[in-house]
Formats: sequence, C-alpha cells, structure tokens
Amino acid sequence: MRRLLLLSLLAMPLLVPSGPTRAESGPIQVQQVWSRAAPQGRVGVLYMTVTDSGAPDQLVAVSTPVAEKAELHESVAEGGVMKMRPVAAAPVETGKPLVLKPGGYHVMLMGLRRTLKEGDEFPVTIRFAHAGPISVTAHVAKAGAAAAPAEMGRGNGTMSH
Ligand SMILES: [Cu+2]
Repeated sequence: MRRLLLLSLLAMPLLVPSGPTRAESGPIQVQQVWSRAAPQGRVGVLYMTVTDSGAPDQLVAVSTPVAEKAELHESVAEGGVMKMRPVAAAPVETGKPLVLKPGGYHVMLMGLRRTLKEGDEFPVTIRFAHAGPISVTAHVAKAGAAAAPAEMGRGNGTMSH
C-alpha cells in the first residue's frame, strides 16, 4: 500500500495541465512586472524581467487596456546625456534574463486611459517573436520609484495577494 501511494504522489505533477496562457508555463517567464503612479492622459512606464530556459526569442510588443499605446523603448547614454528611442524588439537570450528597468529597456504607456495609483494592478499582455503571448499583472509603485514595489517579492506577475 505504501509503495502504491508513493507512486501515485510521484505521478501527480504529470497530470497537472499546463496551458499556454499561464505565465509560468513554457520556457519563457515574465516576472516583476511593475509601473509607476501617473495621472490619466499622461505617459506611464512599465518594467519587467523576462527569463528564457528555451530557445532564444525576442520581446516584440506589449499591450494593456490602461493605455492607448505601449511602445518598447531603450534608454542610451549619448555624450553623457540619457536619451531614449523606440526599438522594434528586445532580445530574450537563453539563461540570461532580459531586465526592463530604469535606464535600460522599458515600455512607455502613451495616453493613459486612467490614473495609475500606487498599489493599483492592471493587466498586461506581452508578445514574442516565437513564443505565444503571456498575460501578466502589473503592480504600480509610487511616482519616481526606482525599483519594483517591495511587496511583490519574487513572485510572478499573475500571483494574487
Ligand atoms: Cu521611453
């Protein structure tokens, strides 16, 4: 009896379905999705960490219902001045996290449809050149925050708390 029970416990993870819409399924994971407080009608920003345990891919588009348009940008230092420019894609390399963060790659949320307040959450869909789209939840930090809200911990974007 004991051996039978142990075997069925070992087999259980194989029975858990893994749908393509779950952030933690597949080789690509999107975590630490965060934004900053900003008023309706203005420009917001979005940061995240993308990890890939499979083949190299590219992050090519982001969309969210809270903004009219989301653009992928890269900040670069030119002659000691930080400037940003739109880019068509950001590389997602195997085993090397793509970190969208202040001073680097980021997503600009053009034309915020509503005010983003600290503590708010909103849905975001991330598209890749090869992998299917991943839907996550962004967490809003205070205006001017330099890092993800502390309460996010290391969980992924879809966790609830
Ligand atoms: Cu920008």
